[in-house]
Amino acid sequence: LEPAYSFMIRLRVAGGDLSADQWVKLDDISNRYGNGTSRITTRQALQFHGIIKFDMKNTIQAMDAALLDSIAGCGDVNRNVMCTPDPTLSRLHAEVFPWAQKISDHLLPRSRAYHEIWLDEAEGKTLVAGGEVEEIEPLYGKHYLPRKFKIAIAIPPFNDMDVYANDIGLIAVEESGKLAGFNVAVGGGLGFTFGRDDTYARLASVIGFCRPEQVLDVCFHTVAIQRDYGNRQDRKLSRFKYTLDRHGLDWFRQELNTRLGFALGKARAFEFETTGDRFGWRSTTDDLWHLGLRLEYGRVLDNDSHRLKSALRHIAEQNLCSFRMTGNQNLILTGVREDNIDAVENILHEHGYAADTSHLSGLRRNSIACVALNTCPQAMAEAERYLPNLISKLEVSLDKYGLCHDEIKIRMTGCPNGCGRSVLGEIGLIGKSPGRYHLYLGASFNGDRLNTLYRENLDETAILTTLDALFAAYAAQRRDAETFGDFVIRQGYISNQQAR
Ligand code: SRM
Ligand code: SF4
Repeated sequence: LEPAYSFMIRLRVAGGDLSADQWVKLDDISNRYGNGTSRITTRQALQFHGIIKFDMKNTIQAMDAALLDSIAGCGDVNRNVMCTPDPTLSRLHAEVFPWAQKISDHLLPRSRAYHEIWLDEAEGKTLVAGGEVEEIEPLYGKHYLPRKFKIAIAIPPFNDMDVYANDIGLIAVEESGKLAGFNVAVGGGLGFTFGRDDTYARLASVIGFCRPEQVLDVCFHTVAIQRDYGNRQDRKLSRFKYTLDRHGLDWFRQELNTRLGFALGKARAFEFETTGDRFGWRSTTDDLWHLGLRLEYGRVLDNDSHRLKSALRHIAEQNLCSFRMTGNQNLILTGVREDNIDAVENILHEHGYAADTSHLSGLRRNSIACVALNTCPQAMAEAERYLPNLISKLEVSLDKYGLCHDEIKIRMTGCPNGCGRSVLGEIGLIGKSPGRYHLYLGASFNGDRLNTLYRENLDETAILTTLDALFAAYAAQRRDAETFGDFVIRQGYISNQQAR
């Protein structure tokens, strides 16, 4: 008798963009094969949990029918390419957004093995069939990459992609109202391992500028350099950040320029303000409206307090909008015609979902939690299932000190892999064991500075007491517009981490 193993399947959705029809089909999958929920990830993708082994093929075929796949959703390849999703944030957006798809396509594995195994495509010249590997996989070759690889595009002043957390971070540059190109940052990566001091989180370093027509080559050759020089002995030290630190940024720049046949330009000036999402209705110049919805850590489900999953399905069935997943695990309903606004609002209202976030604390609006228990095999503590309750308790302190509406960024992960980018939280909680967390403080609000360990192994009471004291001090002693992350550094609670 074969055990009914259950799996998580992660889609690849460059830029997080889904049509209404795709949303309906994905909703069907979560109902038919998964655990009845789907989950928006911190990289703008969608996951299904609880897919039983015997349903894997049906699930993947149903994804294919929605014109979606999980190729490069996981594995030692370039992962889901992210891009600032909100069309209302910048007039540059329409020009920049398609680059996420183009980069994703350019770096996708070419093997047809996935199609042969899961979609019953006739066996051809694939890696499985033993074809000429370099012909089939010009980038990944026989051995693929030493480790996963990540790329994100951000459009300043919004760093909602946490662009410095990526192996390649592309920062869009506007000149005369048009996309002039991208500043290129390399070597970001957040995971580390407790007890291994040779592992660390690193923010990407800006090394230059490229024009739009150069960006595919820049990405391709950067990935190829990691393929050729990355550590294949120790997976803990195999991310691109370690390759860069081993060889040095100057070496990398030289190697990249040689492979490209041209030199990157000098990085252009830019400024980031926030890593957060914006909620509520906004319009674009084409008279379409876009609604930023806050989801609790990306989970799309019906529960006792609301029926968000059913509401989104109704909205999709009536083709009222498209769906854009954000890198903060939220959702934007895009392209709503003005005469459909009421219909969208009514459906959400009828299903008990409050689109308005003004009643939520700034801490809750700026929170991220990774999946953690009970599906993640690496989790040492809760995150998604616990952070909402912890925030409710912290809100008692915020209320006491008049800080409920202040934007303070809190992030929790069940382990130091950093899937919820906890090392970039002004308050970062990283699980150590069930019910216990290390507390990190002092990341910047705009994502250009990591946080630093402040207290170890705290249980809930200790977390609440410690943060209560810090909130009291912040309310009393902060300077005008000083963020919580900056405050704890200025006051010496932790030493200043080197900003990027
Ligand atoms: Fe992650 C592994 C979930 C974003 C760093 N991540 C995992 C696994 C697959 C656990 C495992 O190894 O079996 C988790 C599945 C849990 C589950 O039950 O679903 C998992 N990671 C996630 C997601 C779903 C978290 C979320 O709450 O949204 C995110 C999916 C993104 C996507 O759509 O592709 C997710 N993971 C991240 C990020 C954030 C980012 O990319 O912006 C990071 C930190 C950035 C980075 O890569 O450095 C991240 N995940 C890791 C690592 C540590 C990598 C490292 O360099 O050390 C692992 C473990 C590994 O790779 O060995 C990991
Ligand atoms: Fe799992 Fe750790 Fe990633 Fe959380 S941070 S999803 S616990 S691997």
